[in-house]
Amino acid sequence: MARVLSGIKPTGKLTLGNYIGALRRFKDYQEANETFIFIADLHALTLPIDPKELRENSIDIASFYLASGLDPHKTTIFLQSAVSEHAELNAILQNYLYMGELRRMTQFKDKASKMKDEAIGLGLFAYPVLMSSDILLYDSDIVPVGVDQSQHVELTRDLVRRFNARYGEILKMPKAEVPTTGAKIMSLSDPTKKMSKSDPKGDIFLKDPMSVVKKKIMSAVTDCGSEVTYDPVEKPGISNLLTIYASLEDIDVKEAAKVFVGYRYGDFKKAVAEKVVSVLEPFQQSYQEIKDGRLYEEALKEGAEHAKKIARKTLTKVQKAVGLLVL
Ligand code: AQP
Repeated sequence: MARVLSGIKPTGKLTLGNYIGALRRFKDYQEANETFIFIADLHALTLPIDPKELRENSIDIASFYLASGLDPHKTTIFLQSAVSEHAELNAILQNYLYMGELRRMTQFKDKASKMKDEAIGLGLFAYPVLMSSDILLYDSDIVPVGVDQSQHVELTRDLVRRFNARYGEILKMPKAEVPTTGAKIMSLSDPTKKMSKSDPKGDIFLKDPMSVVKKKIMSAVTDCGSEVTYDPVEKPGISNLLTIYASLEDIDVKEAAKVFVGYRYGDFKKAVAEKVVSVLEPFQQSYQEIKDGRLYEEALKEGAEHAKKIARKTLTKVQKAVGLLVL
């Protein structure tokens, strides 16, 4: 049975990009694998965030996890901060990733380019070390992520090679699994930019009222011409909407394009909006029931207990390997 691990950081309101690239895929793993899905709340501290907002976002993500069909009896769902082994392994592994490597990470470059040097926290720079710790603590084989996170998984693989070459076969080699369609949903107002929760221009939020979802899709930026075809370079706006539709229909984007041959842009957008609403509306209702009933609390407590047992074993193995005295 393979181990699967993934998480989402509670930095803001979840977007349709988070849903398509990550969240909706998690439940597909839980039948045939040992699945660990966490809320990356320590990662959320890498950018300034209001404490109340962080707590609310964490509850939202837990509720969305359960609403997406994750079953706490099959999937271990937990808060990263509730399993202190993440921070402990981070303290060790930070010595095996190097400044030059971290500086080259696209996410760091993107985020840091929007900030003054004095305001960039060490945590933002060292983000991939903590992410490697998350992955390696559970001997994960598969890490389902959107395309933007695959560079961090590659770096984790470099770290495993380096660490194991020095200490023997201690860490398990993980692999990123990126969806063939929907690995990078773009902003509706600027389809050359990723839809991102910390840069919410052109986002569809999972909590948006349905009337707002429809409005956002109907006013999404489109391209010159009038044909609905998939061409991310010439027609990034239309291609993005086609990708959204294809992902939610579970079909290939080329197949989706065939559905809309002869459609005018306005009618095409209407069909995409209907598809998105048909998925988000029941999902949102279920999320609200789970949240109101605080059904996430028990799942998170039991999840953290189970996660801790497994994480402690790996941590002890690593501590011994590097020469720490474990009594
Ligand atoms: N636009 C997207 N399309 C497809 N997948 C996406 N993901 C994020 N945006 C898109 C995937 O969602 C998962 C959770 O991401 P995260 O919370 O760990 O942070 P992120 O990758 O940095 O996502 P955001 O929304 O852009 O967050 P901020 O703005 O806080 O940095 C990941 O698997 C990610 O690939």
